[in-house]
Amino acid sequence: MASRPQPRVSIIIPVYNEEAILQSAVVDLIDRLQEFDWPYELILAENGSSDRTVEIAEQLSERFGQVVVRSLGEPNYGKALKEGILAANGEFVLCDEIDLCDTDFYRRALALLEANEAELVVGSKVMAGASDERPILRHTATIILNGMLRVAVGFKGTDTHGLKAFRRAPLVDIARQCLVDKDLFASEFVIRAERAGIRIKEIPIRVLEKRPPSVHLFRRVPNVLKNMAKLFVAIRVKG
Ligand SMILES: Nc1nc2c(ncn2[C@@H]2O[C@H](COP(=O)(O)OP(=O)(O)O)[C@@H](O)[C@H]2O)c(=O)[nH]1
Ligand SMILES: [Mg+2]
Repeated sequence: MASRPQPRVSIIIPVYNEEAILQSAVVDLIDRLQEFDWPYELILAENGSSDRTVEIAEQLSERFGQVVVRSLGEPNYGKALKEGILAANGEFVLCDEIDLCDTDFYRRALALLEANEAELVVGSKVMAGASDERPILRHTATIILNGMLRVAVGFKGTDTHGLKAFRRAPLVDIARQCLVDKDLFASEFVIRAERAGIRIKEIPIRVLEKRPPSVHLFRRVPNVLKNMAKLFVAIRVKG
């Protein structure tokens, strides 16, 4: 570890009960990352898995020095992502998902960040030019969630969840300030960045998942509604 170069890029992937694809997805991603010349760390931000995810992640970390495993607590996507961001060392941070591993997004987003055309790049599944190959119900859920974010907290973009890339320095304190976890942390992060005057650019992405989500859409709804209320208070009341 000590001899590893300081990473220029930190890739953060929250993982939960991913024993079926974790090994192959990470090996394939590391292979595809060879085309880039930047040193990177790959942070697997796990929490709460009840399958062999942690064991497999640790084996990957032993095999590949650039893989770091963080594993603590109850299942909580937002908390894992936030902790990953706070632990990142790179000048740039890429947030991905294990069923996507979209290196095309990395290339396009880093080009924008390096050219200083944006400080935060969000991969949008629904803007013009995007191609969302998920089932129509999930595509619709994304549009409904964004509509709710517009009304509740004045969000101006088209997507908050999923792929993101940013310069760590101006964004790390914004991640730290976020009060909501689970599914809506990512939304709070983008909305706080928007309100803080961070230069944000959305770029269209193609979403072709390797597998359906581990938690069914309908089971997420109560939590999303609860956290939407918390987000409203966090942004509109506490500010
Ligand atoms: N650490 C952590 N990761 C999670 C959790 N739920 C989902 N993930 C990860 O977040 C990413 C996206 O999850 P997915 O099930 O595909 O849901 P989607 O975002 O709706 O497509 C994947 O890498 C999952 O393993 C969780 O509770 N904790
Ligand atoms: Mg997914």
